[in-house]
Amino acid sequence: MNDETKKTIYRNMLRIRRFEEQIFEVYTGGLMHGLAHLYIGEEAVAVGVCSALRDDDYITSTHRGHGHCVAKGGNLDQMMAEVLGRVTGYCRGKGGSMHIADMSLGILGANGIVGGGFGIATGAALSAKLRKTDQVAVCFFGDGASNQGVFFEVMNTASIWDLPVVYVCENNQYGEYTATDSVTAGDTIADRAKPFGIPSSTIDGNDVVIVHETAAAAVAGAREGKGPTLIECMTYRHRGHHVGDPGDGYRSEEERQAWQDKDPITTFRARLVDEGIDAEDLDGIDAAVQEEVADAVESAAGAPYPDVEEATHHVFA
Ligand SMILES: Cc1ncc(C[n+]2csc(CCOP(=O)(O)OP(=O)(O)O)c2C)c(N)n1
Ligand SMILES: [Mg+2]
Repeated sequence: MNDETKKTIYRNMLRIRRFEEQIFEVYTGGLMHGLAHLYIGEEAVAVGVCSALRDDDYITSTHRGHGHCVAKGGNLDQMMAEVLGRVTGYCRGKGGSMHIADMSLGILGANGIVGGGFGIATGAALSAKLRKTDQVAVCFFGDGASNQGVFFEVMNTASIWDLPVVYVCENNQYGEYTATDSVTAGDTIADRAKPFGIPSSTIDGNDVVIVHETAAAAVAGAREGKGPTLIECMTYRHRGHHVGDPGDGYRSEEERQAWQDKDPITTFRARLVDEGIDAEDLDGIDAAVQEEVADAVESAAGAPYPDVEEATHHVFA
């Protein structure tokens, strides 16, 4: 990785972090209706993977989806406006946090249905294969989603048809307030790919370089026609399951602190400084990102809500 790439990766992780911090602010400030699921602590997964993708590749996201959307190039102004229910948002303010999509960037949508992205990503990969476009689809999903039956169905289909899809499990050790270990059979989620003949690995999901390299190899293989891969990224959400959950009670202070110490952004920053990148440059990136996110909040908060007349427009069911 050259210095420019390292700085871009650093910047994109920070864009997610600062965006999410502002989501918490707008929620506690009463500007946001409903809830949102914060990605803070998991940024290395989205950025490591999406930095290995082309603009025309596809991703499917989850209920914890802002990070994936930002990493794939989503527009912060439109994202924040959507979260605040404003007409300038991605869905004209009628979808909210869990319905952000941008087809022009291959972002096939966040999803309130746990495991809802499996079929969409696998279908997108089939479509790319049939159209011979050499596009790749990435499916982000959680450890909890790995217990949904459709996960096993798509691995079967993707394997027999050698589909260009990469399944990226964000194993943040919990599904809501339940420890993954207590509800998930087997040693690893990566092992679940083995019976289907799909190559898989379990990696440090807080190390953005390892995530990037592992994803780049999987994406290159998929593009060359070698079929699907499963990558299990071990990570942790620093905050609660959603903005209304303090995140303690079911997780020990020691455990939370241990993962804070492995924060993907501070560890990457320390590494960049060690490798000779000027700390002031990195501070400058952070300042610019904070401004960008503050602007997104300001423009969203100043935008109108959609007209009542359009409540039933764009509604398909
Ligand atoms: C099909 C379905 N079942 C249950 C829920 C309620 N629910 C929302 S998030 C969640 C936990 C998901 O855990 P995981 O896949 O590990 O993702 P994480 O929240 O940890 O990122 C559950 C059970 C849902 N949204 N959809
Ligand atoms: Mg989880």
